[in-house]
Amino acid sequence: MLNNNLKIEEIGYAVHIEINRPKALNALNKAVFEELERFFQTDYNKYSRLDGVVPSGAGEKAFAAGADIAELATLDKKSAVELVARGHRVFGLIENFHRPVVAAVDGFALGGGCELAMACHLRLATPSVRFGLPELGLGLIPGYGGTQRLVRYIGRTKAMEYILTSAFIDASTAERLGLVNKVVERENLIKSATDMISVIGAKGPKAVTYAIRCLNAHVHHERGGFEKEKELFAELTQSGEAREGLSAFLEKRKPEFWK
Ligand code: CO8
Repeated sequence: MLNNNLKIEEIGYAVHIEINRPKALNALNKAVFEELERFFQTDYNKYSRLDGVVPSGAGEKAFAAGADIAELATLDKKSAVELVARGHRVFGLIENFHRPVVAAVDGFALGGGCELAMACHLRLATPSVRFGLPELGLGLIPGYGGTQRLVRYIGRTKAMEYILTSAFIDASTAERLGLVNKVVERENLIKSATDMISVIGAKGPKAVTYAIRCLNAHVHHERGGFEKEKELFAELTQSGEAREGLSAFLEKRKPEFWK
């Protein structure tokens, strides 16, 4: 299928997905959501080995400046409900993807753009990044999970402040608050993200998937997360993967999980 709004390239075993609407600061319109959904639902299957995914935004100004405001302006109640439901579905696919998704964020990451970055497992950002949930200034609230995920990353006090004031969050503040994992220079951004994915790619692939599932279970249902961890840990001890990992350690060699 043709992707008109996403540029997709392989970098080693990582896949770099660039939102490619720079003239609209990569605003997330219906077509972008359709293409994201198709990738995270089916298209990723065509890669025989996929260590992880790196979403970014084209151009030097924005990761994504939000949902496409032109589209929002035309919504009736029914289509607004459908749009919100689809956004939640797509960001849920990303959050629960079985391989790590590392957002490479440069410039504005506002509204839906900030919410997309927060749905990813990890976030790298440049010194010029500006995160923000400015929807209240449009007479809206963050609708793609922002009211839920921001509080999870930075705590209720600061999330309340940033959502209610719509203040932007700069790179050093985002790093200090735990919204981003690391700040890196723009010229190193994509490489740093794919390097991170390579590090994760050397681990047991099923263990990586299960760790993501446990961490997600932990944040969604704190008690359930512990139960899930026990259950999946026990299951993994019986797998060929764990046998290979344990043997490799004892034999002082690198495990070969992908053979
Ligand atoms: N949607 C559509 N077009 C946009 C968007 C957007 N979110 N942001 C920027 N653009 C367009 C501008 O209209 C402009 O187009 P043109 O050149 O044709 O006039 C072009 O991108 C460049 O933008 P600016 O000229 O404004 O660039 P500046 O450098 O002056 O300003 C800003 C950059 C500060 C980022 C400014 O563009 C801005 O404030 N953008 C909007 C940010 C915003 O409010 N984002 C939140 C959107 S709402 C949202 O995300 C809701 C999510 C939940 C949805 C639920 C669904 C029902």
